Order: sequence, then C-alpha cells, then structure tokens
Amino acid sequence: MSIARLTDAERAAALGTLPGWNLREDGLAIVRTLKFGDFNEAFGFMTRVAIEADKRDHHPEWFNVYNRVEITLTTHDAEGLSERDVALARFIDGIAPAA
Ligand code: HBI
Repeated sequence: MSIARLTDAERAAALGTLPGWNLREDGLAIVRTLKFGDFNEAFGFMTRVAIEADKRDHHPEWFNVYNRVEITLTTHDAEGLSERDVALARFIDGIAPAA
C-alpha cells in the first residue's frame, strides 16, 4: 500500500505540534523516550499502544527495559514519515505520563 511521505515542510510543522518527540538524525523517523513508575505501568502503556497500533495497522518500533520505553515511529511503506506516524504520536501523547 502506498502511503504519502510528509514533505520537509509538513514534517517540520508536525514536529512543532509534538513536544517531547525528536526527529531521528536521518530525518526518517520521530523518537521519544518515556519513563514510568515501574515495569507494570510501562507494559500497561505498551499494551494500550499495541492495541491501538493494530487497529490502525501502523506499528511502533520500540524498546523497553523496566520503566523506560523508547519509541520510534516511521512508515516503512513511505520510507519516511507519514501522517500515520503523526497520528499515532498524538495518541501516544494522549496517554503518556506527564513529563
Ligand atoms: N507499521 N510503522 C509501520 N509502517 C508501515 O509501513 C506499516 C506498519 N504496519 C503494517 C503495515 N505497514 C502494512 O500496511 C504492511 O505494509 C506491512
């Protein structure tokens, strides 16, 4: 399925609305690290994101150790960032713990 890659301008605009996320050095993904109270909270968060990601058919690349979750969002089909990444980042921000 072809999904449109964001233009540089669209990418910059989207990042401006996603505090806490950073552009990966290659410009093809956005990344964010979240810290939770403990592993149980972290994994509960990952479970909620996993269910939502599967509904959207758009899945994060992520790493978890104890209370830390490192998330990378990119669109493989677009070989870069797409609106799907921005939308999933907004969902994540909506359930993430306050910094
Ligand atoms: N998840 N992050 C991400 N990027 C994709 O391109 C993608 C996905 N999940 C499923 C999916 N694409 C399907 O459309 C197949 O292309 C695998």
